[in-house]
Amino acid sequence: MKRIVLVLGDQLTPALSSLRAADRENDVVLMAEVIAEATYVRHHKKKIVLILAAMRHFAAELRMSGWRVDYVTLSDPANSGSLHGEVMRAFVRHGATHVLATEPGEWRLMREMAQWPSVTLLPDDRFLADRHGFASWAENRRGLRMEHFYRLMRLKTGLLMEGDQPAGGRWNFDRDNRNPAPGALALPEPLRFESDAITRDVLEMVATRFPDHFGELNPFWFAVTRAGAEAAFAHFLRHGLRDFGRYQDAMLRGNRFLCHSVVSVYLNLGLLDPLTMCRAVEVEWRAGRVPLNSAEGFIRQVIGWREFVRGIYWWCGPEYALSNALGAHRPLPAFYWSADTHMTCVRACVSQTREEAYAHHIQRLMVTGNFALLAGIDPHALHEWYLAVYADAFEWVELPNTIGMSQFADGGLLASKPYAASGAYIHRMSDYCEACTYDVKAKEGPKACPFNLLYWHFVARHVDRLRGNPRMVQMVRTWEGFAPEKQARLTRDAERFLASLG
Ligand code: DLZ
Repeated sequence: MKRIVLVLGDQLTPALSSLRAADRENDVVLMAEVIAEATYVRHHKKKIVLILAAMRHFAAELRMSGWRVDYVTLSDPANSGSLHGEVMRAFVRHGATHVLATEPGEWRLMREMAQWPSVTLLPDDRFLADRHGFASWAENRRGLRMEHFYRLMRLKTGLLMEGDQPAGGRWNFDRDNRNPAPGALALPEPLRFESDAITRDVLEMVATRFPDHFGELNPFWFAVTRAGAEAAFAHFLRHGLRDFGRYQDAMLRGNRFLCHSVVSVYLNLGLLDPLTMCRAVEVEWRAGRVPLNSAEGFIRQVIGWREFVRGIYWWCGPEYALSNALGAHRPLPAFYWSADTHMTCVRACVSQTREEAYAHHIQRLMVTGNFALLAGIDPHALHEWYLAVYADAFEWVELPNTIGMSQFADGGLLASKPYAASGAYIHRMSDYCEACTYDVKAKEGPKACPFNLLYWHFVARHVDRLRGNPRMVQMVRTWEGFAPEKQARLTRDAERFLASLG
């Protein structure tokens, strides 16, 4: 029986389970650029280029290693526009009757593909924790905390372990990783790549076909090959990792990336392998070239957080996307697209997102995410925004980060407290406030930083829920200790600001 082996745009890994199970002599690999995948949310132009250019390069890599690859471009006049349509057309072209694929990274496609006639879906084993293993771990626990799961992953991999004890005597060095960046520090930049003819073709096609999608196309500097991704990671190991830990939460107007590796963009496409990366990071620490807090901080993101949120995504089911525990219904403000706001932090993060299709985790969590949480923005609208605008965003990783961590919309399943902060946090961790129309020190009145006003509005809106949270109860007491006149003034100023959002 001849089979079609469908490889998706974020499955660019030669050791993918479907390729391992396929027969190089008889089966045909199908890769298809389809409009449905570019528009189910309107992805950032750079993200579309990244994925399609990486798919074209991966097809070449597979052909070089002996696979027969049928590649359908978006501009093929016969392109049906959907993955299902392309599989059906490929059946006819190749006389095939069965499709073999690795499970996709989204409930939307998982449910669709499971309905296809004659399909075999194999587990995506590019992760440390399989879905069912995570489910049995989760089912037996009262609360799901990343830290517990992370320790299991450390034990499972042996990463940063001395026997059965964590290296350095602690599992987590996060408290060493919260330094603001000193302004004059010379920080490394991520490695940038020139586009080759294949990528230039994709750039031209995306410019023509997706002119209305968010984001700037140029300069396009992401790697689109495995070799490029590996070079970008090696560059980070040499230049960024050492200070990655202590400055990972910092934000600077003049430096968008600080010591961040930006390799999530490649990792989530399958161009890098998570365990290989973590082992290389451990080697740097064992060789004395980087401190433990940096190595541990990086490894925790990859084998801890990334795996944990994926486990949550599949365990919670498709309804998780509709969670809205805080009853937030405000539409997404227009400045999430235009960057047209006087809040320098939000303007900087949105402009950077428009230009780079990338912002680091604190920019996402504590600026755009925090603002949405405080202002009561509909979490589903925010989820669609994050999924569309970031080059590394696929639903399995983006959705739990948005719904659970950033918006507390799952009521505390994933995070132990809402990540709500006033302007003081942004001021401490960045230089944004120095250049802002608003005054971060002002707590009320027309000049007051909106994060300050909205913080108390948020606490007041959710007093009953927050009172039951040991990590938030102090804030409730502070709010309740304010004189009624002060509460009334704060509420009035916050509501005036919210009304201005339209
Ligand atoms: C995101 C994306 C885009 C923009 N385009 C394609 C495509 O043309 N063909 C394809 O196979 N995959 C694409 N993808 C990635 C899929 O949407 C992705 O596999 C699912 O979101 C599951 O993670």
